[in-house]
Amino acid sequence: MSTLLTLKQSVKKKGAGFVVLIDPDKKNDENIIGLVENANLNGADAIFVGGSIMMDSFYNDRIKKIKSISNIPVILFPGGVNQISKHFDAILFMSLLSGRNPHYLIGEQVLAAPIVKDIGIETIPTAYLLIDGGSPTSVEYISGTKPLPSSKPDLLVGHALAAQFLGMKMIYLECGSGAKNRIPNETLQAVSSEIDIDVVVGGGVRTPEDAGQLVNSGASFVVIGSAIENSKELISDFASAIHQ
Ligand code: 1GP
Repeated sequence: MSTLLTLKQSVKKKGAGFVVLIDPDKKNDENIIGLVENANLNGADAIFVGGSIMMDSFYNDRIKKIKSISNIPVILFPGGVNQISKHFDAILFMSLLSGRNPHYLIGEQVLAAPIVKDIGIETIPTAYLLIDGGSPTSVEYISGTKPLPSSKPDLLVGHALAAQFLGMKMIYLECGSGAKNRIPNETLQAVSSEIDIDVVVGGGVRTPEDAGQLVNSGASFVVIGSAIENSKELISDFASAIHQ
């Protein structure tokens, strides 16, 4: 079964999917095994692996480690073409649709496509919309793009509908890792009620209560990174809140 179908079945069975985000950087070396084991044990539906910048050269070793102990899909949430690896079950083949930088709209994808084909990895076409979460994000700096204001739901709906009509399978509404504010419930509700494809929400989701509210507002998947990096025991609470 494809990874996309596995993800969709989790949503069908449990109401929404819980995704654990692992930043495979040096700073998380100590944490990686514990995070994957906790994700396995506590009902997470998938692991996304990705980050805007890597501070050493051991990225591939960490990916291999994650894949060797995970019993749920391990999916690349790419910060760039240099993060592609054969160890993933699938890659979110993303376009930074909220931005107007051609390199992140189509340039990276052109560089990535032949490698992805050669490896034979499953692609999940995903529109990535960066939304203002009240603090500057690494994505903003690296991509040279401005986030969409969360107070302008019509603008978000326009982008989300364009993504759907372009054939994307998922829309990732991203406030950025460690964002001050997560996406507001009413903004998410405005987008999710207008589109038919799955909405992935992440960035600044700190508590299981918040995650539950996002599911009630239309998120098909909630991605949690920072909140569980140092509090792995929270994984089971997030799982219960998301799997309503
Ligand atoms: C970032 O959406 C993810 O790409 C997760 O963000 O680290 O704030 O949970 P947090």
